[in-house]
Amino acid sequence: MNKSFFLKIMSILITAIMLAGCSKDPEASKEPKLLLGFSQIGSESAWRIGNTADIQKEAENSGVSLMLENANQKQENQIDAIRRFIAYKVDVIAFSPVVEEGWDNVLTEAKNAGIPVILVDRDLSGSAKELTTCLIGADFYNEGVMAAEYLIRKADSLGLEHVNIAEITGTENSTPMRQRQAGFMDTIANDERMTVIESITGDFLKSRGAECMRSLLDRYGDGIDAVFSHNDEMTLGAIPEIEKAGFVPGKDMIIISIDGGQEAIDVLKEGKINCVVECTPKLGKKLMETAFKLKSGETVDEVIHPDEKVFADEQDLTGIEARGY
Ligand code: GYE
Repeated sequence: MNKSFFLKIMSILITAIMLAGCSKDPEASKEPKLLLGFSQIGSESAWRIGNTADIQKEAENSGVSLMLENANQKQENQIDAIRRFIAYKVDVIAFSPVVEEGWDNVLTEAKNAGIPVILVDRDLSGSAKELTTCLIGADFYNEGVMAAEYLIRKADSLGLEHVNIAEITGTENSTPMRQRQAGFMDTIANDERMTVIESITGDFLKSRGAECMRSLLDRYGDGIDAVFSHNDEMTLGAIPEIEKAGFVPGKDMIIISIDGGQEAIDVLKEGKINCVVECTPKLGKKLMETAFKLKSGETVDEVIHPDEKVFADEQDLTGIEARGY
């Protein structure tokens, strides 16, 4: 073998060995850094679907292996899912409680298994809260305040002397239902023009929003000056009913919604909704960061609220960016 041929072979071999050393073991890189069990409430709204998608995306981005279970709106399904996460020995459990009460037993089981629990989106009431580490979710009370403040400004600008409000609320005993109502009621309490003629529960569903609106229109007709609906889906269900009854939503009735999904923003731009209070479903990034901190034994903030704004007919609405949900 001549010398230059020998050197060439050697250099190829050395490069091959170096490259082999650099390339990672594919199995090792696939190893998840954290196993997270997440029990989602259901798929009742664009908000909820956007929230699930965001959590999936952020889990993937941060190397978290996600066990995701959809409870189809039933608390017992969420309890079963949490029990499965415990049996599976996940590192961290997260869930969005459909209602605030009834979690003591299953959360005690998680605590006894030494698995930290994060509340996402919705809160708990009573002593069960002490069995969880933190809450990552919106300030629903403030959303109710912002909705009422808009209505007061609107009544001022129209010079209204009296405002009869129909309230379509979200799922009974859920945090957003309780807090949005409380923030709204507290804020209108000092304005004697404002009267809530009825609060009716629409369970955050479009079909129920339509039903509620039909029954409100049957009973009060043009006695309704404003509709305060706790989410976009119910608002989008109510609007066609208002039109069928011969009224112009956004003009004959002031329409206020919460969430800020794309469809509602489009209807706001058309003028059929007057105000949408934002509630962002994009909680996934904070959830992953918090789960990692808990796994490594760090302390975490007890409450993490995202920033939220108001979109309303008093503003220039042309520049609103695509909402992504
Ligand atoms: O407003 C509604 C959803 O808990 C913030 O639940 C969430 C609410 C949201 O289905 O659309």
